[in-house]
Amino acid sequence: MKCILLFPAWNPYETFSKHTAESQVNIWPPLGILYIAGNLIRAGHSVKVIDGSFNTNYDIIQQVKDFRPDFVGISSTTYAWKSALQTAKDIKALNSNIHITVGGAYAIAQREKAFKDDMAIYIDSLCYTEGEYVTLQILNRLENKTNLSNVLGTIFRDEDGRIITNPPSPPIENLDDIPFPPRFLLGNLNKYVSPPGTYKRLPMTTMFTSRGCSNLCIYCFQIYRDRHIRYRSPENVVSEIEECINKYGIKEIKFLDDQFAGDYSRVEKICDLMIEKKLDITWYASIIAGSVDLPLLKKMKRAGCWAILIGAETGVQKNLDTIQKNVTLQQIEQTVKWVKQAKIKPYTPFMFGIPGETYEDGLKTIKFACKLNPNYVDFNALTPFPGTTIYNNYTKYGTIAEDSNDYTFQHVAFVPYTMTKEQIIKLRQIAFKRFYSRPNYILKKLFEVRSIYDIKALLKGGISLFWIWAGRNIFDPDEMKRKETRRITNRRDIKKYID
Ligand code: B12
Ligand code: SF4
Repeated sequence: MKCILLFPAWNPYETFSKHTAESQVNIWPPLGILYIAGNLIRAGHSVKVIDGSFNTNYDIIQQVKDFRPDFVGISSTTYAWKSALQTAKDIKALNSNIHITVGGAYAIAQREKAFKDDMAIYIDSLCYTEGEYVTLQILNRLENKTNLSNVLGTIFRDEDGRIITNPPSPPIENLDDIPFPPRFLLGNLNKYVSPPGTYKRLPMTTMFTSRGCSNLCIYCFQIYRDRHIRYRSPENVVSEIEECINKYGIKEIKFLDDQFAGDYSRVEKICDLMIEKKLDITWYASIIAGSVDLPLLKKMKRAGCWAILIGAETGVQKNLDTIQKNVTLQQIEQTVKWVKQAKIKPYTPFMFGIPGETYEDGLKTIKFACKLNPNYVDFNALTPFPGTTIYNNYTKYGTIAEDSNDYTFQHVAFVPYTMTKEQIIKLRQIAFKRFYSRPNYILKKLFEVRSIYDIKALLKGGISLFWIWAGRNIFDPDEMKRKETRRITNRRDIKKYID
């Protein structure tokens, strides 16, 4: 069958303050739909992938029109949901026989609620689980002209228009069996970049070596809420790295696993293989404090690792406990210390707006961040996505936003009873200003300049800092919202594309 898999149109800069976006925006490949595409191609289907980071809705509809698919799969986060429904509506206006399935974070978290949305009448089915095998089964049913009854992990409308929810499908245990993401479907990979300072070399790509997390922090979205991590074998991971180098000319990889070092000996084995094969790759990974030690970090460094993200979140132990991070401040400090000793650059994101957190706690977090002195920090607003403990029981913790467009880490989607929205915005501004204005930090950055990328990072960081110092309320979510509204009203009329 002819299939299109797409990520809805958006502008990656629109969720950030225009004054700091240049040093914050990641534009990364849509791995979720790529994984599904790989599985469909293996089964003999013809597949096109459209990434809405580089296409307006108008462009997307034009490409759907040209390709004439039988099936369109749309991926959606909470933030992208409205845009996803608009795209579904426009595709149906083009050809109502195209079967449209939605999947991704929002569909998984909201299930029937999402499928009962007013605009969801333009969607034929919803997948609330991993999509690789489910999509294949949907296509089989379409080929056989039967409905989706008993296709596990899906919701659909039967012939009488009744909404039928099938039982869940189990997580995919053998991740090695899924084909590597067919990155060639994305065209030129040079368009995928991270902010300057967060990569060493280009072109770069992203990769997952596992799925899941052993924690269940009360604000974090997880596909399966079972604290179970599924791992790919070291051989399978290294084989994908080799494909990236040899087939796509990739020089740097961001391992996006929630918990790259969840299995100590597997990381050792991956590094051993990378060192043994002398792979010319630099990389970055995300770990939980306490899951590594100095010998492992040194091995990671030898294998090409140059930066590590450690979710620090807060400088107050009581608040770490509230979010159920399962780490202590001492573990965070020790891990950052070891990372530095291994000559790897630590990156520690923080957040404001934890239930029970006060403004004074927020100031302590800023102090803690400066004391840790990592290479790079981020200060976000705690965002409890649908399906998470906070979202499901929000009245116990504070107030939440109703507009799905507020579910980014920059808008303030949640305000705990112990803080105000204005305080969260103010803390973000103070935090960025204090951390990045420290003379020692600036001097260190100047001495670290080795490449054109470092100079770019310094310049863009300097511009962001200028605006923060200029005293503007640059993290005002209403300003970001105005940008989104402009995007939506600028949507071009698609009527001319309808046959
Ligand atoms: C890489 C990434 C990005 C990249 C690329 C996004 C993309 N195009 O895929 C960038 C940097 C652009 C990005 C942006 C944002 N992101 Co992001 N991102 C991720 C990250 C780290 C990995 C996504 C991924 O590749 N996962 C691996 C694949 C295998 O899993 P998957 O994408 O979920 O796909 C599987 C299933 O969901 C399902 N599926 C997915 N799509 C479809 C479609 C169909 C038809 C079917 C049947 C099934 C299906 O099958 C897939 C294969 O099993 C996740 C965290 C995570 N661990 O997943 C956050 C995550 C998805 N992002 C999130 C957020 C909040 C954002 C931003 C709002 C941040 C911001 N800028 O302010 C934006 C929103 C962008 C938008 N328009 O929606 C949240 C979403 C939470 C939610 N419930 O909505 C997540 C879950 C992080 C988190 N835990 O908080 N993100
Ligand atoms: S925030 Fe990090 S540690 Fe917590 S559940 Fe999510 S991925 Fe795991």
